[in-house]
Amino acid sequence: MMVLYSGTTCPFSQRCRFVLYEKGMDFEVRDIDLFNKPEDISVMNPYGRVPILVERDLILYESNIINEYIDERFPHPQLMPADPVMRARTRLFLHNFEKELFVHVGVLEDRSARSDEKKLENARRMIRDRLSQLAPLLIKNRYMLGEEFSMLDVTMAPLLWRLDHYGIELPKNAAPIQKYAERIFSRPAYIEALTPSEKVMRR
Ligand SMILES: N[C@@H](CCC(=O)N[C@@H](CS)C(=O)NCC(=O)O)C(=O)O
Repeated sequence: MMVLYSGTTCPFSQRCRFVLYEKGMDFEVRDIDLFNKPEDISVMNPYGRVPILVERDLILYESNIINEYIDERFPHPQLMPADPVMRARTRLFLHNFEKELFVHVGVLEDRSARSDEKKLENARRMIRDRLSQLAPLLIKNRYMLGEEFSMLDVTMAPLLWRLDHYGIELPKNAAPIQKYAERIFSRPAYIEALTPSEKVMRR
């Protein structure tokens, strides 16, 4: 059985919990207290971060890598496109989202940066601007790739859930993003994957 070491408020761990629930197979989630990390976390992941997935002798870290593995291991419902060209494009999007958006989410999640208000404000602004640029795409598309829910939506959802919590207010012209977010938040697997601490992040 797969075991996921997960942070109860960690947006990257939430991505993996979301995929595990979408697949509806057996798994175990182990909550890790990031203020008091067990030693084995750094043994399993040299970067000392969650999420970490363990299945027999396989140990994986990095949420997107974990999620692609789960998707290949349990193909239904398939979250990466089947077509190689679309699949490659999706990987490129995932990569760009990490570089342009989630690097700033990392700053907001970093406990050592919490007193540096300038750094935090810059991260909030970068996220707001990048998300606003995605709004036109979501006027015509139901999900990031079109009609089908995919890994890109999984990746994005934990950030959209935390906008208020992070103190990020999107401009009015980003309304399609809010509608898109509600579409994802209403998925049964999304709701099941939320921890109690995440449930109270959004009113
Ligand atoms: N790029 C990584 C980011 C993971 C990450 O930053 N996890 C944070 C929690 S949200 C963590 O474990 N930080 C270590 C710590 O706080 O000591 C991923 O996608 O898995």
